[in-house]
Amino acid sequence: MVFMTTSGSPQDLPILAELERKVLWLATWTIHHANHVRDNSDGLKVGGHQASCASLATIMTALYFRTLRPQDRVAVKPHASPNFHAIQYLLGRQTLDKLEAFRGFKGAQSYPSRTKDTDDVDFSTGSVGLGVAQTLFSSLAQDYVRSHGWGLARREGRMIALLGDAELDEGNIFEAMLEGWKQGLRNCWWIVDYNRQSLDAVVREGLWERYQNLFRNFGWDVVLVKYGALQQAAFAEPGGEVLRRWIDNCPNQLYSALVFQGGAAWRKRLNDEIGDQGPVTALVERRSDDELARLMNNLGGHDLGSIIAAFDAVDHDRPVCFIAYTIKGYGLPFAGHKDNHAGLMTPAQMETFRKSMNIRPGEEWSRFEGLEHSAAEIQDFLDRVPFASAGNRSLQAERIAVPDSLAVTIQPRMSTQLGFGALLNELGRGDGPVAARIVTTSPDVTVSTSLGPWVNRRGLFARETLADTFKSERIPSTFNWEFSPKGQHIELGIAEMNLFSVLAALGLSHVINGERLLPIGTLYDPFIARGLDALNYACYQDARFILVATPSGITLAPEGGAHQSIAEPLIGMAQDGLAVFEPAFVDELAVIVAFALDYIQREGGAEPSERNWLRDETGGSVYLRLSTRPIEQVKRDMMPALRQSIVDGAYWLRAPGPNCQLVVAYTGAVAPEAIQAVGLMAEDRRDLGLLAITSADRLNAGWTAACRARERGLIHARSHIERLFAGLPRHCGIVTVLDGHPATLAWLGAVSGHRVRPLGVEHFGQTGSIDELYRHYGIDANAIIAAAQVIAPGRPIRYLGAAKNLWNGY
Ligand SMILES: Cc1ncc(C[n+]2csc(CCOP(=O)(O)OP(=O)(O)O)c2C)c(N)n1
Ligand SMILES: [Mg+2]
Repeated sequence: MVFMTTSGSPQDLPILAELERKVLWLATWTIHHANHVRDNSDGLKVGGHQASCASLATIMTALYFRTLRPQDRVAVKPHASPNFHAIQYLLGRQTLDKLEAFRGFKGAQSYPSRTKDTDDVDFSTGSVGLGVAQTLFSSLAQDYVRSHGWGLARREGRMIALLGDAELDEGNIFEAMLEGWKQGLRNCWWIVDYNRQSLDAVVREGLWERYQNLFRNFGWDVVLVKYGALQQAAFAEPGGEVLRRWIDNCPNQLYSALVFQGGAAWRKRLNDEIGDQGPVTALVERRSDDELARLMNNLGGHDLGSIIAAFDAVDHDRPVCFIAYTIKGYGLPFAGHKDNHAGLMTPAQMETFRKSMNIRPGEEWSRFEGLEHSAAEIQDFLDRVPFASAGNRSLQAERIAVPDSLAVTIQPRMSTQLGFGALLNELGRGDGPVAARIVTTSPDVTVSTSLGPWVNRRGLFARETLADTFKSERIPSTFNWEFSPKGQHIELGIAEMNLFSVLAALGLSHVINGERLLPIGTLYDPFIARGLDALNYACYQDARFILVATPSGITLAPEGGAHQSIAEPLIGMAQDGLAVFEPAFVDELAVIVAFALDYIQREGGAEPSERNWLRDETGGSVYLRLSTRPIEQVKRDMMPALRQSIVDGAYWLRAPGPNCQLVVAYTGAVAPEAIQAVGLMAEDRRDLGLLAITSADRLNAGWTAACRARERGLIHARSHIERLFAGLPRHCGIVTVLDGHPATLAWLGAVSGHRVRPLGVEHFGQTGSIDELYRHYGIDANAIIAAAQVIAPGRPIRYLGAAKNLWNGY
């Protein structure tokens, strides 16, 4: 165990101490202003968190005003956001307008946001645990970039997380730590705000010890910053050792309660429990109530000297966990109270606090108000702060030109999953810039998601070379499993949370490392749900990547219910920042992958295109929902118009005639059933249309945007689906079908007021053949025909019930 002392305290300590007070003042005032000063008439409390800010104010002062270098990156505990904004404000990197509008429309954000805040947030946080893991994976991403020889002119940065102690309850943190250990993590600091309080109450005893053991097991250094300078001095006094032992043994709840109660309560308790009428009693009696409270509150995390010494002592690149003892609400009236998470100082308490900070009424926002040093001295100090010495923190990288079409050999019968593997294999064969910047990753499903051929060509990534023993022992194997610093595949353990976290890190490389990567992650479709919050977080941060999910739906038939995805198409549709495609044919997939490789690099304006009403220039991430089902491929030339329609989301595989009675609209692996059903119904229903939907998500988004545009007066706005449906008679019915939840396509009826019968899967699956399962869940050709019979009345469709017999297809 390492206890840090104050030796080596910097001479800037007095100014830092003033800034610490200032950070605490500005953060609490920002929250107070949003709740009590600004108009807040809708009755919602704008949010407390004054206590959480106070808990981290000292550590953040030390970090931002002294320790951080421009190349370091930080994820700040979500509810310490006001501290961050206050620090940036003091450094002249945040505006007063934004602070005054904290938690208001377009104001500084409640939780630090890379995309919504304007003061250079490195990593967004909000969902606890995710920002923490993000720093670990960003460090790996930095290693990846530098190992490939890119960005070496820049200095290597540390990735730092400031985390609440209760954040360590989140399992994703431990998943990340295990992965970090496997990958040889470096340059990563986690600073635990060990205030022993979570949202609801005080946490269990002795957690620091479990944490310490865990971190050490995963190869981290652990630094305990427990006692402040006052406490260390007191321990050196006669009787001091007894006091130290008492502090060490004091239960968390009691310590918190005494912090809240203050000096007199401390005195009574200490005298009752360890008073000896000798040295300890004298130690206590030498201090006034206020001095005693200050001594007992003087934990390491509130002692600038101790914190700085702990940071300064690190002279290596091993990962370090600092466990800094703190008090939630330190310096505020509700310090230590277990209910203080959402606590807000009352206006009267704020008034007292203002006076104690020497701030005159009306000068609450003044940067140098109430400080003992002159404005010039403080400004001079701020001008020298290393963290702020290098301009804009968000970097940029050139876009990599992607060819319009990607080469792939299409077999007569092929699945989209195999097609994806073939596309990447083809890409991996070349040595162009696109292939060089692609980095693939997968949570232990590399081979089963068709990445094997690509990995064989490009190798696995590790900072140190590791031979494939099977190969050196000449044991035949399909896959070459050699690791090297130039490898382009990051093999992960099974944790899907880690997949999305690493994709977020790789997908932000252009802004963090100034070097663009084209990340592609593969996993099984149903297990998207396992990492969903991390996926959402990656998108919220505007990280750019391609997610390839395969196998999907009940189409993986014999593998059974626990692997069958139902909700994923809807998840993809609803996920902001992620465009979902579900192609049926490999030539469609080739078009989509080329588009995706370009789309993930775009960062243009947010205006929708007047062609498809999609905000394509802003770019985003892409999710490809693929299938393992081999299906017969259509042979055709990929003309520009078709290419565009595939990207926009749909095209007529069979165009409807003028008196069309029925449209079958399908997406993905059920294409053969839709094609067969339309073929069988052609004699009994007029002018049938067959709509191939490559992206329900993009069709839907374009339609919604076009509706909105029309409502704003742009009466000629037409989305892609509206143009496709333009010639359809009003009475025609639409049967939609996919291997996923039917709601995915049900909205098509609202586009032009057609009746829709949406077919899909609503219940957990089971094992069986594709035929059996499609029949059971009602997405086979018969089900389509039966639905058509009802929705588009007319003479009986004669092949109803016969589809299976006539079709010896797939
Ligand atoms: C995933 C997730 N679950 C729940 C919350 C709600 N929440 C916000 S802060 C918090 C407690 C955090 O405690 P700790 O990390 O110790 O920080 P402190 O409150 O001590 O500052 C909770 C449960 C959240 N933000 N994210
Ligand atoms: Mg806490």
